[in-house]
Amino acid sequence: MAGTKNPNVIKWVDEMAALTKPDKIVWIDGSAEQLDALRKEAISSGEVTELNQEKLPGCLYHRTLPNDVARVEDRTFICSKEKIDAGPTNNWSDPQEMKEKLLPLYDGVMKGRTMYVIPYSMGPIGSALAKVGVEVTDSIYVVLNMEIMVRMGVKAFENLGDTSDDFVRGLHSKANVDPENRYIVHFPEENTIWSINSAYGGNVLLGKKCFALRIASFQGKNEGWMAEHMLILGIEKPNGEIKYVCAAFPSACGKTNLAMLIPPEGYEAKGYKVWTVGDDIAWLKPGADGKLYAINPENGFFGVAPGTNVKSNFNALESTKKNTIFTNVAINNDDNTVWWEGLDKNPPENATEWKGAKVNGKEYAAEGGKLAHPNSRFTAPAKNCPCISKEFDNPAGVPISAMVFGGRRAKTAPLVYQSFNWAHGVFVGSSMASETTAAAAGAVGVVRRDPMAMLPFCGYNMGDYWSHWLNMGEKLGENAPKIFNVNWFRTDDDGNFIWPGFGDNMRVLDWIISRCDSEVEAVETPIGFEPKPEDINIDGLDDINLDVIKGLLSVDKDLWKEEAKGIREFYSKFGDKLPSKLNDELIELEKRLA
Ligand code: GTP
Ligand code: SPV
Ligand code: MN
Repeated sequence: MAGTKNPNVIKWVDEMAALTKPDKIVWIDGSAEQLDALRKEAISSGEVTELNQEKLPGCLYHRTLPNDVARVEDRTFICSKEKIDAGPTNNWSDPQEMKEKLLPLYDGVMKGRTMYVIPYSMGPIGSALAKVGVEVTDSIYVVLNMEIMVRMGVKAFENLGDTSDDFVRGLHSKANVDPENRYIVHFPEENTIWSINSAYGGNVLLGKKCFALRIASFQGKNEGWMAEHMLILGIEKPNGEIKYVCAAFPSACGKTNLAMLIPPEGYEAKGYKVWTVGDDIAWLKPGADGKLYAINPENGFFGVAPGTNVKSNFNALESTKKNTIFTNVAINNDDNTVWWEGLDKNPPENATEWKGAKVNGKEYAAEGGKLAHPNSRFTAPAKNCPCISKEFDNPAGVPISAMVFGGRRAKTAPLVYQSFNWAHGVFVGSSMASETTAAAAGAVGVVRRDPMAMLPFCGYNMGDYWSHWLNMGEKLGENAPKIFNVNWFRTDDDGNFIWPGFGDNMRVLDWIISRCDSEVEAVETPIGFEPKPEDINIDGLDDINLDVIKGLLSVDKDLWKEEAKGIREFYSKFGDKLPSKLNDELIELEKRLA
């Protein structure tokens, strides 16, 4: 029943079964019949509940334990043979020691349970950029999510063939969801991921952050490509030409929103459209023509629910109307539908909050309670998205004109600036900082360095990762995408966001693609090229005038001198691994600020 003759896969699955001792092994073939049966089983066991099938056909609801609602960065490990290869930003443990610690936890952990064997492809079947993974898990919830998030089933083995050993081995058990024994562990040199004692998102859907970023970033370094925490979107200009842009923002900082944005009226009237290729992860590789091409290795969206509404992200909301799994949102018991903060201004009276308590939602919300967890999520098929790109399944990917970095910065970073060149762009990405969010366990709102939005996701030494970025730029030469930085999150003295954001971010993308086509001039500042304030189109914006734009673009030299100090301190952690070019860039920045 394996669906493959590949002896490497069969041998590894046998080993995992011998270790975890499940009562039963089910190979996931990806057929509708098998999935239907699994859905029914999960519904009858209570692992998921069925939502209103008229209003939300095919949609399911799931609640995780309150101790298991986000990625756990302090329990995530990169177990390379040498500590230096994990670098100063990752937790490291010797691979052998880690295995000795975890093997007893896995021993017999699936007794009384079924082991599901999930073959999957990250990237379109048949794409030269795609890679195969196999995840074994004791969670039907994982199977049902993977079905949406990746290309799952026997078809994935087409990419692997009958003899190759090049697949990522993912072992997951929810065990008893014990936070004290929760581990998310990567063995990059062995193409292997071990996850135990969690049943939440990025900890257990092993194709996503564990494979497509941590393992894949390491593979990309060795094989000449890049795995990045980036959305991919296409901007169709009135003449029909489509420009593709990638953007890296830390978790819960606006990738899904930007990827699906609806341009403001004025732009729509002119004929601009935005197409979504990906909302979280990009794999990038130079093509035969020397340009950088990107695929989205995923097949669905695992998006933040709170804040998603008709106005902020119509396309995301539409994507969740069918065949979607909702995790840790609130239930409206009147009609068995879902609700979250920011969906509308009407919390349901007859509600069940995310931990499962029945509450009067209006009163609960009025008292400041959160009906949905701030990191509650929807898992929605990409093909549901009204603005999904026609290139979504293109095995060759799309050519990238611009790469954008960004984060949540209340004061320092301006609305947008462009790097002077590729190396300076790598410096800008490497020195990014952002306020932490609910996407990971721990304090929220604390500014931390998050290079390329990859701090929690780089599977090797971040210094080597920067060298790889610099090398890619040299390889791409004139074809290298232009690099920009944006900040939608500057606040006024009362802490309110100044820039309207969301669809209006199109106004900034407009400047970015105009720069790529050398259609607009820029002003040189100490930190990079900025727009002339009048070049940011503010037609149709009520609260924003030229002075507000000037404020959003202002560069406070004192704050930036502090910033440079912070970067220097951060860089000092990397010792010899810090590329000298980045140190040179920092020195140049300090000079320009002096
Ligand atoms: P991950 O899935 O965790 O990687 O997050 P993401 O980067 O895709 O973030 P997402 O688009 O889901 O946005 C996260 C939060 O930021 C939501 O609550 C949004 O409402 C908010 N947000 C997104 N874009 C903007 C914006 O342009 N301005 C403001 N003020 N908030 C935004
Ligand atoms: C993120 O945290 O960046 C996510 C959600 O996209 S998770 O899959 O949990 O990593
Ligand atoms: Mn993400």
